Amino acid sequence: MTNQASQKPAISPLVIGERTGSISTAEIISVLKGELTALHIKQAFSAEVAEEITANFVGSPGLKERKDGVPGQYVGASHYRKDAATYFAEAETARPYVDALFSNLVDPVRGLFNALKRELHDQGIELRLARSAQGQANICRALSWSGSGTFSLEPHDDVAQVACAGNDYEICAVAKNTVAALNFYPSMPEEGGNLRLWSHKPTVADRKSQGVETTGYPYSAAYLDAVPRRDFQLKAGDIALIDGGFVHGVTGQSGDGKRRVLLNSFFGFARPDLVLWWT
Ligand SMILES: O=C(O)CCC(=O)C(=O)O
Ligand SMILES: [Fe+2]
Repeated sequence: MTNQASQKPAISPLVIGERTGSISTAEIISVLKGELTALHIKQAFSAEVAEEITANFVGSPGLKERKDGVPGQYVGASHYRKDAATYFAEAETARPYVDALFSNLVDPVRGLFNALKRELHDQGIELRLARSAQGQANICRALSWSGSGTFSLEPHDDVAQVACAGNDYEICAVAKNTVAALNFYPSMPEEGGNLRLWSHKPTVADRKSQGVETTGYPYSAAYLDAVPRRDFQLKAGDIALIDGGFVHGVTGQSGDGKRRVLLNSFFGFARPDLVLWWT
């Protein structure tokens, strides 16, 4: 038996790629296969597109306050702590607002999705949006975190919420493989708002010991204290793609100035011949 005090986080090394330019499908597949923990692509999409998406987010009639215990605002739908029927119904309702974030732009998230779909198709693997009788997932959701203090988004993993999503979700099958978390950053504050990644991939036992078995959120500072970590200093126009099984969070940001806005999606192998994509 282990208890909270004795459960020491095991260290898993971080394999990181960082460069400027366009993201390649080969790099995305490396993250999907667990060969790369994180990939930071600087200046991956244009400043003009970034500014327009930000303006559309801020002025969106579909902008809402999160009411699920994670402080932030959003456009779109999150599967976190929702059953499949509720999530897919919300995704359908939110779709016009998600589409409107891109107005008449060429949507960079859709561009990445389509490129990956083509590449995987050539390898005999299907990529598609997760779905149910109630509808299908959107290509992304837009988020702005509003936690105050050390973190604007507390340390968490993205796998617990997938593993415990419930049998009515087809995404459950992805939890045993890499859950890739894709983030596009249309707007970043001058200071803070770093994506912080810890050298630790929690097991079910780790989550139980920390009381975050079904949510993966939040891990305490005490638990992560001795774990090595890496901060990504992001700028508007950057992409970060990470193995969402590793603990990550967002550092605090200064109150005034530009807000931090991201477009987020998750994807991973449900079967050797099927990759699902959801939010
Ligand atoms: O805002 C970020 O950089 C990370 C977002 C994230 O971890 C999430 O949405 O699960
Ligand atoms: Fe996350």
